[in-house]
Amino acid sequence: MDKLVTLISGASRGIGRAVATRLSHENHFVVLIARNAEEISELEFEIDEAGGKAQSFAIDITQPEQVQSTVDQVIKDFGRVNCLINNAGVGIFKSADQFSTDDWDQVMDVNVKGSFLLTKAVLPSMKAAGAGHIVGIASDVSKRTFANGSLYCASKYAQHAFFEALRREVRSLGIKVSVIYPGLVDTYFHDGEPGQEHRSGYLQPRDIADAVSYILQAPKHVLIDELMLHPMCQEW
Ligand code: NJP
Repeated sequence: MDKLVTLISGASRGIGRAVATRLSHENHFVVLIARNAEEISELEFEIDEAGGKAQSFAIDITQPEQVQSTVDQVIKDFGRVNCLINNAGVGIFKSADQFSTDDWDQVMDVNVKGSFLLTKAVLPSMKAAGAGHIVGIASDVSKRTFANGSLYCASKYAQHAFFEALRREVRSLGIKVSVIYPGLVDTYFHDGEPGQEHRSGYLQPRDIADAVSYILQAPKHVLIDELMLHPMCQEW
């Protein structure tokens, strides 16, 4: 059976890396996207060594030309994009009056515009195929807010709205849109390295990879609209 061609943004670390590794064991050719060329090609090598198939692109998803040329290259090489995992994201946490306009642009550009640009680039081939699956890694703060999180929450609410509206647009064309809303996950997203004692109860990146795998394996007639996951230690 032909492998599914799956793009994963933010694949160099954390959740994206776990998703890429997991899917590479499950009949996906994984296209790895992140800015850090060294990290992303290291993962490509690891996946290849383990018998999987991967290709890495060191690009910035906020840059329309870089996103479009990556997707063009994938379509040239493979003729299709079956799945897109919109995972890359950043957070900056401060009181609203302390944010700079650069902070605002950075968070909105990666979390919202980046998801839009990748989606826009893959949709024509999915529409032509009458099939495809777009998964968004949003956040539980797409549906609640917290102090000092105004910018991040605004970006995640926007991402949630984008994917919800998109689902209504494309489901009649055979394209699925699913969104995962995680709580705390032990990644580089928080200050410092993963694995610190106080984060021992957090979700692990592999828990989100399991959720992505489950969503993508649903039978053709089943659409999993959304999944919310929290660690037992986090009250929502
Ligand atoms: O974050 P982290 P997570 N262009 O920092 C990449 C959401 N989430 O895995 O570009 C391209 O370990 C970056 O690579 P690089 C969160 O909002 C998390 O935790 O080389 N790629 C790296 O691979 C986000 O949407 C938690 O720096 C860009 C990756 O993104 C998603 O989960 C809770 C990029 C970030 O890896 C993954 O976050 C929650 C760009 N411009 C939601 N900018 C949580 N961890 O607790 C960044 O509710 N990347």
